[in-house]
Order: sequence, then C-alpha cells, then structure tokens
Amino acid sequence: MRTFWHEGQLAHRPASEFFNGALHPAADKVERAEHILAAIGRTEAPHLPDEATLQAILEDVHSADYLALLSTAHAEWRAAGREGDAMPYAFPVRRRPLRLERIDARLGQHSYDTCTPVAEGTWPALLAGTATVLGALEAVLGGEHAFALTRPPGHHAGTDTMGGYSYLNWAAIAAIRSGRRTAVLDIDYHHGNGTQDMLAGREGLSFASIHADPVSDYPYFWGHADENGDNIRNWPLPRGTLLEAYDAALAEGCAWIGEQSPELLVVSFGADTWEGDPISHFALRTEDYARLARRIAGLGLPTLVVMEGGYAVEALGHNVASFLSGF
Ligand code: OKP
Ligand code: ZN
Repeated sequence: MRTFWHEGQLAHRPASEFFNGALHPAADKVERAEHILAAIGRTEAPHLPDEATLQAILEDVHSADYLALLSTAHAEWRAAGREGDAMPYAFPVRRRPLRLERIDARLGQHSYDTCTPVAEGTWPALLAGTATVLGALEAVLGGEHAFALTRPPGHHAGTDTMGGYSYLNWAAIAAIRSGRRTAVLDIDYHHGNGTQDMLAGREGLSFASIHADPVSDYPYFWGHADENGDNIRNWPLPRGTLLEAYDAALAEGCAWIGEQSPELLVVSFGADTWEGDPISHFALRTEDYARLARRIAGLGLPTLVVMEGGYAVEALGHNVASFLSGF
C-alpha cells in the first residue's frame, strides 16, 4: 500500500463548530493527521501543481462559483470586519430569489450546516489535499493500492456545497477523474451524502454506503434505507452496531459492488465507527478494521483509500494502520 500526504494540509485549523445550541471546539483537529502519520510511518509527498492548474482540475468536479467562494471566503470575511473563521448563519430557503452579494449570503448559499467554517488556511490546505488525492489516484491507475491521507474529510461536500467538515469531495474527485468504471464504497460512520449526490445517475460510477441510520444521526436528510437508485445503495445501521452486523452489511455491499463490474475501487474510510469515538455510536474495535479491509481487498480491485472521519485522536492512528494492514 503506497501512502500519500502533503504537509500543506495542516494549514486547515478551524476553531469551532456550532451545534446543539452552542459553540464547541472543532472535531477535525490537526492532531488527527499527526496521529495517523505517527502510526503509518513514511509517506510520499505528491507534486503540488500551481493553483490555476489545480483549480482547472477541480472545475471538472465542483462548480466554479463554489470554488471561487472557497478560495476567497476567509479574506472577504476579514474585509467585512469580522474576526475568526468564516461561518454561515443564514441559509436560503428553497425557491427564494438569490441576491448574492454579501459574504453571509454567499456562505449560506453554499453551506448546509454551521459545523464547516472556512478558516484562514482552509483553501491552501484544500489545494494540498487535492494534490494528495491526485498522487494516490495515479498510483491506483498504475494498478497499485494507495492511501490518500486527506484532511479535512470530503464525503459531505457536494458539487457546490460544504457541510459536515467537508469542502472538496475527495472520493468524487478521484472517481470522476479516474476515467474508469469506478465504485465508491463509503464506510465512514456518517452517510456520504455529498458523494451520493455527485455520483447519482453517472454512467460507469457507483456508490455504496454503510452508515449510522440518518433517523438518529447526521446528515439526517440523506442515506435512508429506501434511498437507492440504479447506481446507489445504502445500508443504514442502528446505533450500537458491532462487528458481526457491520460485516454482514459489508458483505452485501461488496457483492453489489462486484455486480457493477468496476475497474477501480475508492474507499471513503472513516474510523469514527470505532467504539470510543466521541461523536459517533458504533462499537467496532481496532482489530476489526483489518478484517473489514480483507473483505474489501477480496474484490480484487486496485483500491484508493481516502481518509474521512475518526475523532478519537489517540486511537485514530492505530485504527487506520489496522485497516491498511488488511490490504
Ligand atoms: C464528518 B465525517 C456533532 C455534530 C457534528 C457533523 C458531523 C460531521 C462528520 N455531534 N455534525 O463524516 O466524519
Ligand atoms: Zn463521519
């Protein structure tokens, strides 16, 4: 398994997120990446193309006005006289006319929660993350397995929306840019709503997700059991899920992916399914991840693993190393 990481991704340092009526320290801390790096050892640094080159690549996947907002939101926020991270608080109700001048209106148009601030270093970190994904994709197109240590997560980001700590959708970028028949398997605790929306109905691409039932868990409005399409399958599971039930869903997911006859697999891996995760409620153990990975590796496909969630920072490195060992 080749591993890719660019240290520019550390520049993303959001301070807080707002939920349950209060501000909380941001769960996506830089320590997450540091613990993973300590556990997996040496990584390859991808070539970092210039901003214009990366922007052009990203415009095949995300909308140009959304990328423009991401790149300037923090500077516009400061120019408006604010301190701290750019954070939306007002969202356009569907069918309302848009008057998109003020930074608050533009943030609201392209966000759907108050957990995903644009911090000073967010945009450069996203460019570095894009380079990490592109480096890993190149290895996978060459027939190898690769791990892209992406941070922040990506699977909640849509074509033109940020949410759930996600701004650019790493799995969708890899799948769309691959130019091959590609399946995305999302095994983060939370449903990969952004990836699902971006891949729905796209020829040659498919999406399977195993996640906490959105009746009880974020993102609430996506990922329900009956939410399936020609190229979409969802396996919502209840809080408290242990390895046996999880692995049974994964077996069904892998069988369905096999039927899509992909040439490549992208795995959105979140270790927030671990028993001690501070914001999640499944009960997988560290050693379980190696077993789940062996089942996925049994598909026999060149596989690109992108990092999504996992917030128990002390255990995160061990959980990621366990998962990667299964390949
Ligand atoms: C991102 B990923 C905390 C509320 C936070 C956002 C969760 C984003 C998870 N109880 N809601 O999928 O790990
Ligand atoms: Zn998650």
